Amino acid sequence: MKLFIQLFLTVCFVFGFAGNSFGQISNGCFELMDPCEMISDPYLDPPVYINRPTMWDCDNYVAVQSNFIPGVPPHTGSGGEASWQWVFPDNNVVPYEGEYFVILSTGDIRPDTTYSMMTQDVNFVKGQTVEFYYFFGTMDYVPFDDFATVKFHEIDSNGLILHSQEVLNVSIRDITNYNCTPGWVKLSYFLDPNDPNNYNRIEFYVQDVGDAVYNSYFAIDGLKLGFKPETGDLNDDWMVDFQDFAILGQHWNQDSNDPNLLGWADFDDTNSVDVNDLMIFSSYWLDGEPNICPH
Ligand SMILES: [Ca+2]
Ligand SMILES: [Ca+2]
Ligand SMILES: [Ca+2]
Ligand SMILES: [Ca+2]
Repeated sequence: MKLFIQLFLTVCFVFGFAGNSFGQISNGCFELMDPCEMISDPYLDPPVYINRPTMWDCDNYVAVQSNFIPGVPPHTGSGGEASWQWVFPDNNVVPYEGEYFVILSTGDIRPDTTYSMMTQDVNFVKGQTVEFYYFFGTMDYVPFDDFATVKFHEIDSNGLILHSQEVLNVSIRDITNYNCTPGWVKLSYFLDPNDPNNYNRIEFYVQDVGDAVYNSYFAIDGLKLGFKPETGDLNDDWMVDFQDFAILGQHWNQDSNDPNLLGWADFDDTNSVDVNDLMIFSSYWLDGEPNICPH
């Protein structure tokens, strides 16, 4: 281990220290909420109160939840509770991280029970990565192929959309009738430096197709934007620092004969964690910026 540290300090001296600064998405962990907005709906008695995600513009049912169980649909038929095949026990969606997540529903409250949308204006920088976890579940069935999308927009000063980039499109055909994604699904999107467009808005959207009898639900959690290190970030906090160095040290000199070999500390795929991996690690030292959700 002593040799390991000496090598590391030498390599750091050679490559120097570097860091980045950048903007981030606000409340991407959905731990912050504007509590108890009353939904005015003459059909609802008692009225519905939902917690809106702070810093987000919302249409229709967009709510911060600590857990979510879909309501039993008012219509009898095949979309009833007995058909649901959601992966969460008792169809109860719980956060990917922290205490809360946000969920968009195609129904539940007016004024429009066919879609819901959530947007935030963000100063994206090319070379950044957008990453989030999503869940899509439905009580509906094909051909009523409800869908959810995530898009980046380039908006001009008049609020008009100049260009859009769809980064996710998931529908009931993808998850099968009455079903859902296999729990939370990670999506990571790299903002290509060669893309001529300058995106400045992110949009999450879910919509009924055909009719509005049975709902579909789109949940988001752990949304991050930043410069993600290409390699060396062993604890996935988007920063290469002493925490990663400690993990690398735990696996120092391990090879394929060692059942504890940490595959991703073997940066050059030689089936051993050695000085060559340390050289690679050091070249990314202090790359990125910590980007974690509060717990
Ligand atoms: Ca959260
Ligand atoms: Ca539907
Ligand atoms: Ca790290
Ligand atoms: Ca290696």
